[in-house]
Amino acid sequence: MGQLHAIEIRGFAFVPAQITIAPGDTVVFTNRDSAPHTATSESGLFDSGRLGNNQSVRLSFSARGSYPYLCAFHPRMRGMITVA
Ligand SMILES: [Cu+2]
Repeated sequence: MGQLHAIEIRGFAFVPAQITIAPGDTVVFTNRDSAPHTATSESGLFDSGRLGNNQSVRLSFSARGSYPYLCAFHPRMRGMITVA
């Protein structure tokens, strides 16, 4: 089961950019920009794929650790999910 945590993508940023969740929790990424974005793991562990305006994707995390990610289209957009 686990909890749901929302991360919005807006203004070419992940909001919030850093989040700590528990094992088994799910993160919902929603793109509020008109430009497409992704949430792509730096180490290849997950990839939202292309998110258009108002599209969402759910990603679940089971293993503890730190998961840095970025937008594949705009690599200066960065975020961090910590599973603790
Ligand atoms: Cu982007």
